[in-house]
Amino acid sequence: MDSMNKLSISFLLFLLPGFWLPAQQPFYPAPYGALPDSNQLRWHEMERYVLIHFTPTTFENKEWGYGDADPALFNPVAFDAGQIVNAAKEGGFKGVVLVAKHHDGFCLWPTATTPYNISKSPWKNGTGDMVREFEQATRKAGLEFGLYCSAWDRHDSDYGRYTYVTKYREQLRELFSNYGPLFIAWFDGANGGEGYYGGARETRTIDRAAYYGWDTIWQMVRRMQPGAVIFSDVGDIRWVGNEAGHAAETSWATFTPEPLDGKTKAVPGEMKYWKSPEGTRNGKYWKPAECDVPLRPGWFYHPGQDDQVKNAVSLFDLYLRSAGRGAGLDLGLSPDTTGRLAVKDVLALKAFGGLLDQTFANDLALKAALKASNTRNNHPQFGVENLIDHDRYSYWSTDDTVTSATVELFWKEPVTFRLIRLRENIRLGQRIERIEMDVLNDEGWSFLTATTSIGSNRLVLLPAAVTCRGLRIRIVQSPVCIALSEINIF
Ligand code: FUL
Repeated sequence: MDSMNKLSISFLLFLLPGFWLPAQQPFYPAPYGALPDSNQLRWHEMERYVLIHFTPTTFENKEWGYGDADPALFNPVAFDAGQIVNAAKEGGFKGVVLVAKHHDGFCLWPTATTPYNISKSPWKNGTGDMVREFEQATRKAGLEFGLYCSAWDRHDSDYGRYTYVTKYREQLRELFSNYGPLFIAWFDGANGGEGYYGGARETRTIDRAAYYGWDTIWQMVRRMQPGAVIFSDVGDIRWVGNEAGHAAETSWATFTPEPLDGKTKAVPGEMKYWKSPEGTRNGKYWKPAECDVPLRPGWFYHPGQDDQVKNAVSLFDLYLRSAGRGAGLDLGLSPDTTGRLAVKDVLALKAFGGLLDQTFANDLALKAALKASNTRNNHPQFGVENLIDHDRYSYWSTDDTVTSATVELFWKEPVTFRLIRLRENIRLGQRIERIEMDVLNDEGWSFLTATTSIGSNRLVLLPAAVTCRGLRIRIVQSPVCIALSEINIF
């Protein structure tokens, strides 16, 4: 084609409608930053589960078994996995994570890797499998099952040598192949120190970065339990950095684990974990926080702590500061030496479950008329009605150029509320940085409150209930257009 022809074709194209208009924005908003995978999405939807500690350590009334307890001690005559699991279910928890082996090294299943296991205990004359009983009770209750097998083993004489690592991986292999699909593989960062170690009774330190070969272990989880998230300091789900049960007020689901100064890699038990409560804005990975906290002061049952069981109100407060900040709540439960949860614990869980049901029973947003300052492409697919359909993935969105916008809710009659729930469609990343809210009453609009880092779930509890005819949600800070999925008012 000669250059004259080229020129005339360009000229014709120029005349076509649309050619000279500014490029239209895509129909869907582009995702922003690191994104969750499908296992992490399911984990966000679960939001809360329990972690059960029950080993010979319970019978010794200790928190960390030394590794020398006689298996003969372990005889929970009234053990009832159903009683424990159903109490968790009554508390509104969606999953059960069982500590199949804690630091004391005692395996709750008849493993072939060590004689230090349930088969040497008097429970069921050594014929029982406690991991199986928990697994079956959990599935029967319709909850998800997960496992924690401590890497640190204070019983094993080989701990500190490579032979132990092989044994540990074999334990994981048994657990990952015999107890069905797990929603979480839970790994702890407490590694090495003083222990029994087959009678050596000494202190053994390990190279945290190299000893376990974590990368190989992560690959085992991916291969054998493809539906499980990995919990660890650096896992798919990060440890929140404290055992008090709360994420930071501003908490990002994205995170870039940072190595300690002078180290090259962040590994479990060796990283700047003090950065974990807040996460990293625009972090490299989607790694939301899990807040683990026991129902009692310790992870194991101690009769002396019977009057320190957290009540429903303090559990609800923990819920607000964990799940309410886009994190997960992992509540520690500890059966007593009979093999059941104490009555106080059961009652506290039931009351907490009741409080949750009662709190979230009546969403006032459903009765409001909604109005947005902008709707993406003016298309109903991105309309405000998506904000009240209780679907985490349908969403109200704005045009690409609109990164601050408002949604107003109006009620015919004044309503009274104290809790506001906001959710983003996190399939498109964590976008919104700050939201401010105003209420409407006879004097007009007045400032109510502000909140940050919305993400999968943001609960805003007001200091006192407010009564008003309208609520204005102002998204004031977002690097990209908005993809808000829910506004719920309780
Ligand atoms: C910690 C452990 O050292 C505690 O004993 C408990 O298992 C807790 C859940 O994790 O790191």
